[in-house]
Amino acid sequence: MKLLLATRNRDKISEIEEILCGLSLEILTYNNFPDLPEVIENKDTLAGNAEKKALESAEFSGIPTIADDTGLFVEALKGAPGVYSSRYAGENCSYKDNRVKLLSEMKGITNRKAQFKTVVAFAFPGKVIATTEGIVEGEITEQEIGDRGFGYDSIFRAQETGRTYAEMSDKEKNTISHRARALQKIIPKIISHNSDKK
Ligand code: ITT
Repeated sequence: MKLLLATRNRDKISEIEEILCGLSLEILTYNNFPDLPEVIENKDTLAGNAEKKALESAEFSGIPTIADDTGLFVEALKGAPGVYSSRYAGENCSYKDNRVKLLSEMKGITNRKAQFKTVVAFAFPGKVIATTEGIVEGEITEQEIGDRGFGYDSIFRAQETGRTYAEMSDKEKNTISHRARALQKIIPKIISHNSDKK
């Protein structure tokens, strides 16, 4: 079965491909559909954006699609950067700009609790089939630690390992991460659609 990943973000593509490998899927991405109109992520929830992205992309491509939307929710900042995690430091900012801004907002704050959350939506043209969520509890470090990963990885320490995502191997992050948890829950829906088709 062909499955479209509704993203151009290379870091996300490689994580998702690794998590879904072994499922006999032919994985396509936005790079295979250069004319696909940009999906405007204008909802105020991760689920709203993931479902919109999956549905519009499935309709355009004609292919079953999964879309993920992810946010880092920091308790002391009332949930910021949250749904706006990609452009926290402004339009066209880099991953580094976002980390610098978050560390600076957190300066002197002792409550460093945070949650990484991913919502994954699976859609066919015209219909969202399933939406799942993965959450990892943790905290924002005082400075960057580790040099792997992307985005906020070097400043998010997962509670269950006591290390930042940027200190973990790809395999370890893909075993415990927010994205892996959401994808593991949606895999049965993809498999059952795949077997319906046979
Ligand atoms: P799309 O094109 O797929 O929407 P995006 O970069 O906008 O890609 P998201 O909205 O899902 O990605 O995620 C928002 C931001 O959160 C993203 O730009 C990263 O800075 C950060 N992020 C997402 N997943 C992450 C992860 O696993 N580890 C660290 N940071 C992550």
